[in-house]
Amino acid sequence: MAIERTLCIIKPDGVKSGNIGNIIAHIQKEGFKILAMKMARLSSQSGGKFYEVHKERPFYGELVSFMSSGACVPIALEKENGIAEWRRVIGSTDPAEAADGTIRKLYAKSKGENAVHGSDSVENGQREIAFFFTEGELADLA
Ligand code: FUP
Repeated sequence: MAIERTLCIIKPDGVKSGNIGNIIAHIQKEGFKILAMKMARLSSQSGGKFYEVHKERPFYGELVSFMSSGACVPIALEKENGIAEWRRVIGSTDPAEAADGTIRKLYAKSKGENAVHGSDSVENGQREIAFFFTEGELADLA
């Protein structure tokens, strides 16, 4: 299987509930390589752009307002089969449906405020990582 990159974002609810460290520990326990990481605050304009694929969805306004409501922590990750692997680790969108031991089951409150983001394809992963990080920031620091 191929090595793939995916974008994790620890969302504002995950930051506010004090779970940055727990989520990073989970990432490392699952064997992901952390390529780049920062703390950021999205404006409503940049949040709107990040989620523009969802702009026709009824929850778009709420999603953008939540994502710009506080600090978040974007993290570029890499692992074999990384897209599917990260989605397995975070669990279903709705924490009520997420499997035991997944990040959303452990730390999320609702479908809207669900602790973490994960890219849904290799192409979207590339686009989303480039949204937050420059090529230089992604250079292998190991
Ligand atoms: P996921 O890929 O699991 O993050 O889920 P989606 O791409 O379906 O949704 C993206 C984000 O939209 C979710 F993380 C939270 C938000 N959302 C809602 O607020 N309400 C919904 O009913 C579905 C998604």
